[in-house]
Amino acid sequence: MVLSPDDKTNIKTAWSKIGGHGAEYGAEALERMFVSFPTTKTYFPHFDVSHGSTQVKGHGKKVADALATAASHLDDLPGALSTLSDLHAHKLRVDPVNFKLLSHCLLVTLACHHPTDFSPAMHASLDKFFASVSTVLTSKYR
Ligand code: HNI
Repeated sequence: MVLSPDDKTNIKTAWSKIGGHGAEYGAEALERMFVSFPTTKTYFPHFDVSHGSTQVKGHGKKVADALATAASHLDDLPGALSTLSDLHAHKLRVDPVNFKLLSHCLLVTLACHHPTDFSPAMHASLDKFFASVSTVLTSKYR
């Protein structure tokens, strides 16, 4: 997956629009994932996954912060996400299919909150961004 110069511009624009809402959107995307794709909850047996959960909010911030880091290191995603990649592959052992589910929920969340900015081109760039992040986070399984 190669991010074009236009993709990189779109991704940076998206993150500037997200501004201080990262944690909120991250938690919303997680909640959407748990509700829409219940099997994803099996990775979080120690979490309260109900609406408004403090744990989901806290985790939403972690995910959002990681994505913000990624958005500011588009030329070196493997380097920027190396530690997280080790964690997901070796410790958490999250099946890669789940990354598509979370990516979808992140896209839906951003589209809901930023309908005007969410042009088809923006949609495509963000889809490529989440796919690139997912590829890095699932790259150390073998
Ligand atoms: Ni993920 C922990 C980022 C996809 C299950 N995950 C983290 C942490 C970050 C993170 C950051 C916290 C690391 C730490 O504490 O040092 N995860 C991301 C990102 C994506 C992603 C950026 C993709 C966009 N994770 C997924 C998916 C699943 C998943 C698809 C499973 C459905 N992640 C977990 C679990 C933890 C986790 C489980 C540990 C949670 C905890 O606190 O116990």
